Amino acid sequence: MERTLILIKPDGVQRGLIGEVIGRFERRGLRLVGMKFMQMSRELAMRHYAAHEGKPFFPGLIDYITSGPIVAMVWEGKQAIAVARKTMGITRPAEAEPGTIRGDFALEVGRNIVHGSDGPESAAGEVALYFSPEELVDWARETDRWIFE
Ligand code: IDP
Ligand code: MG
Repeated sequence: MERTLILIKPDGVQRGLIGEVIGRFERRGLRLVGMKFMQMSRELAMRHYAAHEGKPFFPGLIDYITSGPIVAMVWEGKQAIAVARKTMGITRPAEAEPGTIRGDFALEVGRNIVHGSDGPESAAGEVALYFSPEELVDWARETDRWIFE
């Protein structure tokens, strides 16, 4: 099983899409193992997006991601990282497929609703940025045998 960090960004929260976004990951079959509603500090934002420091959009990205509350979640499943990114759609919403979160609800790259880890290393680092080990719940779901072979 793989774990991935998913954020509902401030635009997703402000637009009332928390339930919609959670529902899509839930219906896909991923298993929720951690969740919190929080305000991201600039310090956390800079750490989260450290890989983008120096890029022209970086200051705007930090302003955007700290502009209101977010929902931080950890979802688990086989190939959870890749599956979550498919469910989100590609980074630029204008090019994202309909049926994806970004393809259904967003138009601009700087307002693209969700974040998802992009690989096993970044996922482990990002999960640890937002959650302590005690905040993540190991549990078996009654429907797991209908979702996982
Ligand atoms: P990802 O969120 O799909 O992994 P990344 O390339 O890692 O995409 O970029 C991180 C975030 O930075 C994007 O989701 C988006 O919010 C923002 N971003 C990326 N490129 C641009 C840009 O060209 N203009 C404005 N914001 C951008
Ligand atoms: Mg990324």
